[in-house]
Amino acid sequence: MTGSDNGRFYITTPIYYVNDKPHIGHAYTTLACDVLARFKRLDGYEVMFLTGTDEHGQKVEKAARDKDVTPQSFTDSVSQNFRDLTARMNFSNDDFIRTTEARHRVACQALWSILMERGHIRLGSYAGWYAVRDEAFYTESEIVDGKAPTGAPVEWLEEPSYFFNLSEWQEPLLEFYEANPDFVGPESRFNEVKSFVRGGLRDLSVSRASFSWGVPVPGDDAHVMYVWLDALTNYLTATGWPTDGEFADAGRNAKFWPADLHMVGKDILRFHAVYWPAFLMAAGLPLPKRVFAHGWWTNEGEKISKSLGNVIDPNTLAAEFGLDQTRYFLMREVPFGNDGDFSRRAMIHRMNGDLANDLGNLSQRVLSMIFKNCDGVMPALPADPHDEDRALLAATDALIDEVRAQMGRQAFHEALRSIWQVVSDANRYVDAMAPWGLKKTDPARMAEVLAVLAETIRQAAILVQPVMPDSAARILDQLGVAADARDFTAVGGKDRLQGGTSINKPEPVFPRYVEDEAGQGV
Ligand code: ME8
Repeated sequence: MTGSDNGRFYITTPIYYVNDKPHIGHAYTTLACDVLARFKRLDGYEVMFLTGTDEHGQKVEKAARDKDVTPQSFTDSVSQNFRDLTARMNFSNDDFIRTTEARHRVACQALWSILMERGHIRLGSYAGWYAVRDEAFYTESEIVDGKAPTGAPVEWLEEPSYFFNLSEWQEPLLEFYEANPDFVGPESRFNEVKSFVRGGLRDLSVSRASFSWGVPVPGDDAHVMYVWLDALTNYLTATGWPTDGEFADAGRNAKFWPADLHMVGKDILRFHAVYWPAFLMAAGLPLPKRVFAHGWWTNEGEKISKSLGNVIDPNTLAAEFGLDQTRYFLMREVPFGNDGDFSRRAMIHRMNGDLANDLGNLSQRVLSMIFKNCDGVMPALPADPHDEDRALLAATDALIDEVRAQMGRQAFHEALRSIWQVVSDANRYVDAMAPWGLKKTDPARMAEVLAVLAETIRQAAILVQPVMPDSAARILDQLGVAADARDFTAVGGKDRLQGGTSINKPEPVFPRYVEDEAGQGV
């Protein structure tokens, strides 16, 4: 552990609007957080991993009206879809927050009251453009062909409104960015944030008076809080803040606030890297340590949208290709931070190449040889390793530090590439050592070679647990690795595979995807 690490890690996903069913984009963000949460737990951290649903605002109110149900019953059912997705995708979140919960209303109103008491909120009136789809205000100069810069339709809004004095936070924000060069990743996005703030900030409308589906403004029931002020506060709510309120948990708050990482899509970076730190500074609260904005998925080259009918349901992907295969593909295929395209061809390529051929085949071959040629007993590592053995073990032992650094930068694709580099080394080593040929000529050496390979597979499996928890567990079970010997204290050369344990007949962990002529899996 380094620097300001305190052995605790608080990671959050955006809370998703319940105007729609969850799709691959939502699953992607939560998956990235799940992988980091699992990684940190295996690395000895006490982790709090939060996700949930954003249930207030005009967009959700409108979606409920379109379905002819009350916002509450609408949000109850759609929120459940997101909760079900967390189970289906094997997400290990520690909490699931809904902004319609009482604990959250208390936190929102407390934050509002603090901002008010400190003189950062005033009553005025808003006249300008609003895009319900983005739940965002736009200035005249931002409107392109009658639409928001995001392409969302806008409407003209004129109503009394409370304003947060965002314009006064330009300098403090720029100073904060300067002092915290890792606050936003990737760097290119941080530059966009800085230039936006350098361009000047206008006071932000933080209440709405023309509808009522929101958290009431304390002391003025004619207003509900702007949905983004409400939504961002969820990150505090879940830590048991305010620590003197009805749902206080001072211990939890002290442990986990400020958050270590807010993971978001690039569409909502401004809210997290500009508005949120400004609200927190104004309230005198500590700021999150980092916000990472990942890229956007398209489907076979097309923007994903309900109107195009090409929304990818993560449940369908997991059902067709396998859950861990889907998780692996999403984390490996696209450099995290970049936009990415989902294509069946690429999915099948990863599934059959990296998983079935490279890792799957390696582990199946090695375990089968141990089962058949060593009487099902794990051989011992060589007392006097050959150069090739040393080289493979050294590359394997070096992985944890490399992967830890890559995960620290949210470079999931690089971490997986590093692990697969060693898997390739191991495949080359098997071919070069040809243990099947040693069976007759030098069975003792054959056993050593198989032990070196089993040790490499053990460490690779431990390291891929965050991405493919079930498949990694199956490999580790087959290797006879005890359940309490699977965290990161067991890699990097500190611990070694034990010879002498019995293993069962191995079963392949990663099936090949075989397409029939109609392009369907068979
Ligand atoms: O913005 N590719 O909620 P939201 C990648 N409630 N990621 C995608 C994606 C795609 N095509 N589509 C969606 C909101 N996402 C607010 C957040 S937080 C305090 C409030 C992911 O339901 C991505 O993480 O519109 C994006 O930022 C998020 O879903 C937007 O979810």
